[in-house]
Amino acid sequence: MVAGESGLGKSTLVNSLFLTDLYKDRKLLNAEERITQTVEITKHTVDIEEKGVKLKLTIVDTPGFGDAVNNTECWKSVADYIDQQFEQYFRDESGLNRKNIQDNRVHCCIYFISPLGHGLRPLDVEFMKALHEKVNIVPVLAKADTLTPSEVRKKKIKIRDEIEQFGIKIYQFPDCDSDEDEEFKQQDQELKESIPFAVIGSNTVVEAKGKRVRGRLYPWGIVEVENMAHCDFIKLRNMLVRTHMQDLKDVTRETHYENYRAQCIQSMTRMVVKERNRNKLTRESGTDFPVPMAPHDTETEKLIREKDEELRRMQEMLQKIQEQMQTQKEAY
Ligand SMILES: Nc1nc2c(ncn2[C@@H]2O[C@H](COP(=O)(O)OP(=O)(O)OP(=O)(O)O)[C@@H](O)[C@H]2O)c(=O)[nH]1
Ligand SMILES: [Mg+2]
Repeated sequence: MVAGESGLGKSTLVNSLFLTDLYKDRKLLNAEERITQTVEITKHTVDIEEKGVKLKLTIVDTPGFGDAVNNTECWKSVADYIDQQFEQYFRDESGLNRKNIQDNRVHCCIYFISPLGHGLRPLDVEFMKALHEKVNIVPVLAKADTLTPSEVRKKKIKIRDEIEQFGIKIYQFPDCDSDEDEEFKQQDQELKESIPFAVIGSNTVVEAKGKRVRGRLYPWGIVEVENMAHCDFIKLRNMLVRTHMQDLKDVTRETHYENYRAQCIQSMTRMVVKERNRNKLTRESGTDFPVPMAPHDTETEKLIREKDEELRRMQEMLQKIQEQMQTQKEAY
């Protein structure tokens, strides 16, 4: 998933990152094919192949915030989207067809930070804090071609310090094993120090030194998206689809989804207990006759029936989960 302020190049970057094959039959992209402003959360599915392994990747593009008069709770729709995917997974997992669940949980959120500010803006802090318990956040410094190399270096340090200072929990790269070779350790350290990745996006192909590359053409030269000396695009892509994809999924499953699931079970248990107590009270009211109920209008009765039905479903789900937990315990 990509998120952040409007106009920072989110849609352009996801195109540069994964949608390359959409354009493979075209020779040169023209200006008309430029990306327009994103107005709603959109999902694209792409097939990618890494080291001979084919996988289906879902990319979620979100509308940027910041240009509305009131930007409070601008993270709400993104947070709701993430929760909805968890909810769907939770329902599927407790259902009959548990073996063939399609996993649409968001495993990573690339958060765009403006290159124009002096570090993080208050909205960045608010947004990331609203999401950091739900999803793996990978911060990126957008439009890095607008900064000089030394500005990039300084901004990265400032942003890393502020992330720490404001208590934002971004995705932590796992520590590498102590028995890894020196070169690997060096690369791992470099990756950690690249945060926030400085990125450049482009959906046009330009000619640089006789080669056709994805880049941005300026009167003073060409910026190449896939050139390590120009930005961290390659590092980001490798990290996402090669080196850390499995870890991102593991953290989602073990931490973020587990938190969601625990909260869900807790609130379901509370509701069930409340309902049981209510039923008990009605039964203990001392009469063999049905307790006289206040006359309801049909609307209220309908609502009560719906609530009862929901409760019944929850009780069923809860029972299944308890059974599952029991079997797991026995397996240990
Ligand atoms: N200089 C520079 N411009 C970029 C870069 N990436 C995108 N742009 C330009 O920035 C403008 C906005 O890009 P979008 O990709 O639409 O931005 P967005 O973040 O998706 O915006 P919303 O959909 O409004 O959230 C376009 O004119 C892009 O060509 C970049 O890396 N560097
Ligand atoms: Mg967009």
